[in-house]
Amino acid sequence: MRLTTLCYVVRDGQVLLAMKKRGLGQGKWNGPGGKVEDGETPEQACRREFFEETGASVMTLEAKGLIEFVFEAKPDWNQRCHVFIGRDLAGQPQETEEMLPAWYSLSELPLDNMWEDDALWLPAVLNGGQVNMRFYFDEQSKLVKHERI
Ligand code: 6OG
Repeated sequence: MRLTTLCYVVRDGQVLLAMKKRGLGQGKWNGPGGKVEDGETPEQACRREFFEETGASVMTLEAKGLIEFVFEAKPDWNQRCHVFIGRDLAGQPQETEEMLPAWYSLSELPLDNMWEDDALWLPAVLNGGQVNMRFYFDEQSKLVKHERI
C-alpha cells in the first residue's frame, strides 16, 4: 500500500488547509501532503511535500497517527497515511501549481468541501487527539465504512 502524509499546521486558533488543484481529491480542501518516496521517513516526506505545496517550511512536527484509505474498486489508490500536526512556519504559504493554501478557523472547518472521512477524525486531532482508523470508499469515492485499527 502506498505511504502518504497529511500535515495540519495550527497557529492562533487557525489551521492551514490547501485546496488541491489537480489529481486525486481535486477541488477539495485538505492538509498539504503526498507520497513518501523511497528512502524517506514519513516525517521527511511530510516536510518536503509541505514545502512543495505551500512554499513555506514547517519547523516542528508531531505524529498524530495513521489512517488507511481503502478504495475497493481502485486498489492502486489505497494509502497508508501518516498524519502530523505542524507548528512554526518559516516563510509565507503561497499558491503553487498543486495547491491553494488558506487559513481556516478551527471552529469553521470547510467539512462540506473536504474528504468525507475528515469529519470523523480531523476535529479530534486538531483538538489534541490521535487517529488510527481505516476508511473504505466505493467506486464513486463515497465513504462506505470505517473502523479503528
Ligand atoms: P497524492 O495522490 O497527491 O497524495 N488523501 C486523503 N486525505 C483525506 N483527508 N482523505 C482521503 O480520503 C484521502 N485520500 C488521499 C493523502 C494524496 C494526498 O491526498 C491525501 C495525501 O496527502 C480518501 O500524491
